[in-house]
Amino acid sequence: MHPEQGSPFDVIIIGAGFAGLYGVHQAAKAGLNVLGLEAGEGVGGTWFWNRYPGARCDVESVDYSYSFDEDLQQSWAWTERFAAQPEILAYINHVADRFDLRRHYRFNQRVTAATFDDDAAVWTLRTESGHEFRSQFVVFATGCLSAPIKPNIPGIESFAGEELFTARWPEEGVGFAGKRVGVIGTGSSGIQVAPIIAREAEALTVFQRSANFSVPVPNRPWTDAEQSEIRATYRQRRENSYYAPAATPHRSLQTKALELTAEERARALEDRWNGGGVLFNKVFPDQNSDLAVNELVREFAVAKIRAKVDDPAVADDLIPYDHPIGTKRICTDSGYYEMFNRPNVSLVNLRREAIEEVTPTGIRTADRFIELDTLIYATGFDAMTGALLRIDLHGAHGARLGDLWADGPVTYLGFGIPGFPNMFSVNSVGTPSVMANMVLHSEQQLDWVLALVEHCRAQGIRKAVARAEAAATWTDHLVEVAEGTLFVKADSWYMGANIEGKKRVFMPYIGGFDNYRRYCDEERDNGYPSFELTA
Ligand code: N01
Repeated sequence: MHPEQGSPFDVIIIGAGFAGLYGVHQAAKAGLNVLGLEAGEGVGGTWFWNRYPGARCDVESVDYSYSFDEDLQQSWAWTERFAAQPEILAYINHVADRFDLRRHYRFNQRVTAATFDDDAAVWTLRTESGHEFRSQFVVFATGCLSAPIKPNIPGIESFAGEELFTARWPEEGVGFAGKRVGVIGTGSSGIQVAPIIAREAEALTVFQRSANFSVPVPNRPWTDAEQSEIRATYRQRRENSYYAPAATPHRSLQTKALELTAEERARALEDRWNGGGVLFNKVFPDQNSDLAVNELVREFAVAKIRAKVDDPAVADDLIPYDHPIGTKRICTDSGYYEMFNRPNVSLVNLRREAIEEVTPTGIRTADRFIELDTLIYATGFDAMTGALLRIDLHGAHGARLGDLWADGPVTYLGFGIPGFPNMFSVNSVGTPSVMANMVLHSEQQLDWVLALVEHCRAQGIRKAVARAEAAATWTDHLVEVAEGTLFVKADSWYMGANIEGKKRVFMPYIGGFDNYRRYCDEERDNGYPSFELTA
């Protein structure tokens, strides 16, 4: 039967990233009539789109992988400590093949509208290509960093050279030899891509509006002995992650920074700096809540930057002064700061020298004109809410999500949105998501949602919708927890501050994956008291 006709699906899952694929697998395994819809032409989500050279995960490969299938986890051998994009994408493709998941998917189907029919309790989804799909339940596994933004710079459309986006990198790759390249944006993507381009390009100009902290990634191949050890203890490693603050086996020290001696603090900082990845943000338990402790961590990182960059004036431009360290996502790099010692690389500090316009041949700043053959935008995303709000989403009685969220997003545990029955959002606003290991987080999210779907089917429930009071309480709780931290001090994408006009509110749950998971367990074990369930 053609999917557009006939009875509605039991569940449609939008997205073929880590979350969507796992959801489709579990739903099919549970005997549900499931359809996956994906905007891209293949699986991989974030790792499908962000194929820029240098893209690498900042969570160790053996943690940033599925745990649901012991054979899979025992048979896949990650080659490096921190996997690069091609290996992660190969892994996701392997999973899709191994569990025969592609047959459930329709690719090249970007969902542009979704409407709930309250009488029939059925969602109708429309895609860019004009197809319609109907389902009782719908799960948006559309990613938190999947709605890229193009900056609003005068003349931007006039550029006649090559224009590239880190978040939409061409599959066939790009050569830079002999080219004058500009990179706008110095977040994780810009910081990863720039050193690779610097090696090849004739000239590279980095346009920096805000400096960021970056920790070098101490990447290396896993040794055979490590591989064997990981295989032998994988179950335990996962057990140590399922109820851990960041869904990995790693934790911060238990002792507050100022209760340690200066030597102990210095050793802890050096260890975590050398350990790499995002763990530098979790050296001390109080570094993200106590400004004095944060300052200690910051000073350590600043000294590292100064030691790497030959020109002290350039080093000074590369040091962030506008946010406590870690309150914007700490980046991970391979030779980013050192790159500025190369004769073919220059830094433009846009705080001193703003971009006035893009012209067909380059960028004019307040001080000069820089000729460019290639212009790369590493300018970020409308994070966490962007993917959902770009869809014309109408819940019960025509309620528009854009209206409901006009004053900031409101969810219950991230999953449920009042007025939007049988619709679940995963890995999104209201969840730890971007603060945790996204793969285990995805498993938890989809397990929870599918358990609720199963509950509804077993109990003859046609509609499940989060109660408004529960969502208001959860949303207040998110704010309260965030306000106990330094995170609210930064103009970060966590706060929606990178999007003009977006409500400034800390969007993820910062109280830890462990605590979040316990809230979710409790809701499920108590029979979903925060959902209105209609037979
Ligand atoms: O995006 P970003 P990203 N003119 O928003 C600048 C994850 N990730 O793609 O800060 C000039 O961080 C903007 O400046 P400002 C990770 O969670 C992970 O790099 O707004 N500049 C900023 O410098 C990460 O945090 C990995 O002042 C403009 C940059 O563009 C998240 O994705 C790798 C501008 C955007 O940085 C997002 O990272 C990659 C303008 N008009 C991504 N507009 C790893 O796993 C924006 N900018 C390691």
